Amino acid sequence: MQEAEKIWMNGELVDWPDARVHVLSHGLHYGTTVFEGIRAYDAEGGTAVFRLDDHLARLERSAAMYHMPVPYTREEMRAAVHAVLAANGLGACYIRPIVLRGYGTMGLFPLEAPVDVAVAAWQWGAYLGEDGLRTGIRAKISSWRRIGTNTIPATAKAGGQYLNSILAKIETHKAGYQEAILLNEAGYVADGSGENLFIVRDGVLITPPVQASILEGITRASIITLAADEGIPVLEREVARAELYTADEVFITGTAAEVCPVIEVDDHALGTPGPVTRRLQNRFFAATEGRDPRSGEWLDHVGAPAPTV
Ligand code: PPE
Repeated sequence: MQEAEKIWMNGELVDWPDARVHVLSHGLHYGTTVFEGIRAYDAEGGTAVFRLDDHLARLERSAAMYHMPVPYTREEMRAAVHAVLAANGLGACYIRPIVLRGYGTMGLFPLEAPVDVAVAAWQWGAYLGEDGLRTGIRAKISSWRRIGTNTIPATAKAGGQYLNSILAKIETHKAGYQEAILLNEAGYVADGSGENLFIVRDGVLITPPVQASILEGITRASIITLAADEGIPVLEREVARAELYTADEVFITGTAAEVCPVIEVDDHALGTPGPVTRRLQNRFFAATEGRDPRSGEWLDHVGAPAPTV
């Protein structure tokens, strides 16, 4: 990874190598961490964080799921993100806030373990490669099922749940594909290992609903809004595996992966990235770069007051 200079940890900026936790931290043993992935972009008017308030709200909801009190307010967390970007002189970058159960107690009852909070940021280019964004990626359905809503809630972005994504990612990577798609316990499409998924059929945009064991992605929500702006009908409904093979278009969305076309699923070729994918991808990047009517409500310029919606 590309290191930066400073990381915000428990209220202060520390040097990158000094942002450490104890090896017996609860979160390390049991996955009791919640985190966010956020991007800042080089936007018109300077560096801007995309939907920061929405990410921080999700972080609070994820923490609440595990009865983890976040010892900082929304405004303090926002200030921490701004401080990290300023201290590191970062423009476009990836931002990783994490709230974790720290060192002090062992065993499965976590509520007496201290809660630590950190915010790091570093340069992270296209998650699935610049080529991936441009020409699309090849995906494979993993034999691992997505965690069920009554196993681990997929809507909370908790560290432990990523073991599920990691099994799927390793399997499909070893099989020669760039991304894994996971089906849920009912056998319907859930998400990619780190992305939500959309298909296009006859001009209609379709994406699995919250109850399909998906992470409620902020990029997904942005695409649904942008599609509505564009007059593209959107359906949130269960997606059958076979629909992926015959869809007009498939793409995946996530903070890290952004809006990435999928051109092949399980060796079924879907053709080059389609017109709906391109249109929404262009609007998404226009929004992140401050060139879209949605930019005003979605961009939090570093050093500026919080955007009002
Ligand atoms: N589903 C999963 C399972 C997921 O991990 C992500 C984000 C999404 C959907 C999309 O959510 P959003 O970023 O709010 O649009 N995955 C994060 C972690 C990636 C990583 O490798 O770490 C991300 O994109 O930051």
